[in-house]
Amino acid sequence: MTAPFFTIWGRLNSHNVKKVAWFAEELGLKYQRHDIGGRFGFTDEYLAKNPNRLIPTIEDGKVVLWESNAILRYMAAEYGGAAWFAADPIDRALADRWMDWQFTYADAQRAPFLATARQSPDQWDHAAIAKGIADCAKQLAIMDTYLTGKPWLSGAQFGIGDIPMGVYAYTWFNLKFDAFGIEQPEFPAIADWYARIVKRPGFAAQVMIPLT
Ligand SMILES: N[C@@H](CCC(=O)N[C@@H](CS)C(=O)NCC(=O)O)C(=O)O
Repeated sequence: MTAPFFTIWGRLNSHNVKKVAWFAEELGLKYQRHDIGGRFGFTDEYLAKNPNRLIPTIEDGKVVLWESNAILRYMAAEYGGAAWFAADPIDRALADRWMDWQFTYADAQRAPFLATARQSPDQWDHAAIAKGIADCAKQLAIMDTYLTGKPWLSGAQFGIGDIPMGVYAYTWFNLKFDAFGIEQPEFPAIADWYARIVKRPGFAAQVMIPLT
């Protein structure tokens, strides 16, 4: 398959693919996304682009790139301009750290996510689910404190610093707390931030899909 202008490789039920597809919409990029990974499997052609056997990968005729947050930074720098990628090193770093922080958060959310999206109740490991939710809550408390009195993780404007945790927040707000028998911990500043995120059309289109 020949690459069109901007190609995203990866199934959309992946958190890491959602980040890139959402940001492509924010940028108004013309892109094509191809399902690969998970139940779609991998092709030799794909593995030649990304030998990690992971998604996403992008290509735009200039570069073939994997690692979702590196892709977001590249897209911001190459296609976004100053609005997306603060010139000041401190402003940039303060937003940027939330992108890498998300990977630790993702580990905590893994068991409750899998139980919600990919397991039947008889497969649930209740101890792992409860620990995962408690670990998420510890981290979300830090993010909630940071967001208190601030509109965005990226600073005064929405930016790529908000994208990784935006994707994981959608999953958080859609975990099966009731079925797990666990009260959902509340984070008011995160709830306000998330209410602003869901108004973004690219988020609604590329992130707010049933968890599978
Ligand atoms: N650090 C990598 C992680 C990539 C990753 O773990 N992707 C998962 C989906 S979210 C994957 O490829 N799983 C295997 C598969 O889909 O077959 C990134 O951010 O791109």
